Amino acid sequence: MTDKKPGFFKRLFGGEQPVQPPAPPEAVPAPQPVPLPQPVEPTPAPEPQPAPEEVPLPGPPETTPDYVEDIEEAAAAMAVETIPVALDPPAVLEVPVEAPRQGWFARLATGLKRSSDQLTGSITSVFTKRKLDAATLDELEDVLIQADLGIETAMAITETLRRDRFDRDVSGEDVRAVLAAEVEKVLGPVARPLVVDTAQKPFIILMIGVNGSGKTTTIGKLAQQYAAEGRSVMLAAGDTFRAAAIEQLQIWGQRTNATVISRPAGSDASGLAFDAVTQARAEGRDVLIIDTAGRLQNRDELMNELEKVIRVIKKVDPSAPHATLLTLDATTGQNALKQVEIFGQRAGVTGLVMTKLDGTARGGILVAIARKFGLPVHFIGVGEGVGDLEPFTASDFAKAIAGRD
Ligand SMILES: Nc1nc2c(ncn2[C@@H]2O[C@H](COP(=O)(O)OP(=O)(O)OP(=O)(O)O)[C@@H](O)[C@H]2O)c(=O)[nH]1
Ligand SMILES: [Mg+2]
Repeated sequence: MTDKKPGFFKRLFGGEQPVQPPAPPEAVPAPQPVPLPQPVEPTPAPEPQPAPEEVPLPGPPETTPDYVEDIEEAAAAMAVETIPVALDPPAVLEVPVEAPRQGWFARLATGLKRSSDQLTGSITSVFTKRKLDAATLDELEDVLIQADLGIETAMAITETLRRDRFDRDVSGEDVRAVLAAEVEKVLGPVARPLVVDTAQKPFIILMIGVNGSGKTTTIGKLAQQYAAEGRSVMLAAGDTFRAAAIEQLQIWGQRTNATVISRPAGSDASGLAFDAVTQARAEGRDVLIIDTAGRLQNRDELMNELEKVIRVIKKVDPSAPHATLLTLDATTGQNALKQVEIFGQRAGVTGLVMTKLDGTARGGILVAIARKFGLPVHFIGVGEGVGDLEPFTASDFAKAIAGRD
């Protein structure tokens, strides 16, 4: 079995520690090593309040009747990622200690290790024996499809091998090289930065996605980046369903020196969005980022509510939102395709952020999404900390998932 060697990245990135394996199930955030001095972080305590377990009102929680095949898996993934939270907000919020920082590519590579181990391990076992024949290619195609890369990409890879290497000796490394090249080819066109149009004051970003996908955390990370660039940032606590969600954003506001507009829990989300856009305009803010409640894409009434939020924003600024970002949890698997499709139809998604690529990643799905929708992928989340959001680059992702050094 081919293995990705943290040692390589350690050498490459100068003696940093490999990321720990994914947190154990149902754990309170795993105790982290005492942090080393933070190299670049201006903000010492970047962790948000742990993810609440509760489900947004109204209606039943994380069930996806339309996509039953993914449910158990998604639930299992969420169970691993979700951290219990006290019902009453504690006076002092617990902030997990940040792990020693590591080069982000090392974290990406370590995060994708599960995906790449499974993939490259299977590739190696397929290619132990013989010259490349039709049966081997079929086996390889199955392996690639199981890795969520999508049928088209799987076929493109096997076709390349069939064309160039049929009836010749082929090693696992040869196959990984073809895999990396194909993945990079698919992802290259979608790896596009989020450009803040300074002509828009404010530049309005709407953050949407299913429950627990990383919206609020990503907002905090973005607020930090924009503040560091000298922009004045306002955040809108548009998840008005839950008091804890409002508080979570307020904490991010404090950490990043961003003003947070909020209303009491239970208020109308579109009204809050209207107020936020109006106020951000009046104050001449550079960037306004609007949080929303998590919602499953097949919950029609919740999607209606999201459409209403967007309509109301447009009443103040017809060109807004200037970016509608869908956050996708990398552990979700195939259901992410449905999320992109339905959120795209209902809310006009302009770009994607894939979170949790540092953990139990099923990162191959990003390739399938890129091929099917061609939407820009702006950022990837490689940790819970404020600095753990990186612009997406196709070549790094391709190398990491193909387990190539
Ligand atoms: N490991 C890791 N955890 C992340 C990342 N992004 C977010 N998280 C964690 O995922 C959990 C959910 O994040 P939130 O930002 O609260 O997600 P959300 O989409 O706002 O959730 P709801 O508001 O409940 O829909 C939190 O524990 C975050 O710390 C990431 O890139 N890596
Ligand atoms: Mg949230």
